[in-house]
Amino acid sequence: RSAVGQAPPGFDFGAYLEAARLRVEAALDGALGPERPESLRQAMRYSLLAGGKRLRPILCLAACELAGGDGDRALPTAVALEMIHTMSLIHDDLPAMDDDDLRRGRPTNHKVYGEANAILAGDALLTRAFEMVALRSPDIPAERLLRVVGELSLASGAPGLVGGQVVDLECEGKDVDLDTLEYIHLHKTGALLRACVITGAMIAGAPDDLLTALRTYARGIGLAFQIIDDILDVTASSEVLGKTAGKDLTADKTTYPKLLGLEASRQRAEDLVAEAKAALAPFAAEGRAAPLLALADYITSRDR
Ligand code: GRG
Repeated sequence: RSAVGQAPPGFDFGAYLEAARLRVEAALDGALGPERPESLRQAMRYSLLAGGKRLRPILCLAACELAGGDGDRALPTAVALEMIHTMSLIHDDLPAMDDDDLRRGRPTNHKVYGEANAILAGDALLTRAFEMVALRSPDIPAERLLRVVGELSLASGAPGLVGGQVVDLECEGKDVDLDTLEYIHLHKTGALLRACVITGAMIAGAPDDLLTALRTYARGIGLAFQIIDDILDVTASSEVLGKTAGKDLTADKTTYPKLLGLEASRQRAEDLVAEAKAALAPFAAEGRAAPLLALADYITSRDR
């Protein structure tokens, strides 16, 4: 399996990732110009420009380029995806949900701007995402944009993030089985990751077989991403427990390591990444899939 879907040896992934991140940061910075009133604009910018890995927009650009498109033409959609991701984090941090004080190392949106403004900044980012596609994506055929809007709707609403969040909240404090755990991850995290690669490819007018391969790719990296998240939580809490007897970060939730054990969880993440990469093998001629192949490895080898 190891020979399937490797990025070519000459590919400098570090340089690729940094260049893509800077391209995305510049587009995000320029995207919130016309917002009024100023207080709303500030609350939106505070969270949108708060750093983060920018994985979702980078996946979108990489998929557009794999499909033979010009990544710049997918930038408005890439920005839209980060807006949806950001709004979901703002709302997830609210007292009514996870009640978090910190996000990306800074006070959460509601801690700075108050709860009502945080809810509204989230609402404005979500609707602004659709505006990016419908009104701010020049020179893309309307039929492609309509398909992109459809994908973003499915990823955001009950069939995606919202549905996953509801099940997650309902399961809080309960033991859940593997099927339910995967349902939550496939909806809360997987749906938007899938939309990233599918919309990027749609902007380029990708054929159906590539879209199908990208769905398989996204499912693999989405689940693997969550498994690694769970493993990092366990290893982080055991470090904390070892040093300071702090709280177990995974005490009140079901995780892959709890259901499968640490080693089997690691193995499952590796298998999922291998499946994700294998799905792209038929499209990997001339190194075109190199960024997505390397991103699959990056997502699971990360330490934060
Ligand atoms: C979309 C209408 C709508 C509502 C949102 C609150 C909610 C409904 C859903 C929760 C979604 C959520 C918090 C999912 C977890 C996603 C996740 C894996 C976040 C961490 O992503 P990273 O590691 O973060 O990419 P950075 O900070 O790097 O961007």
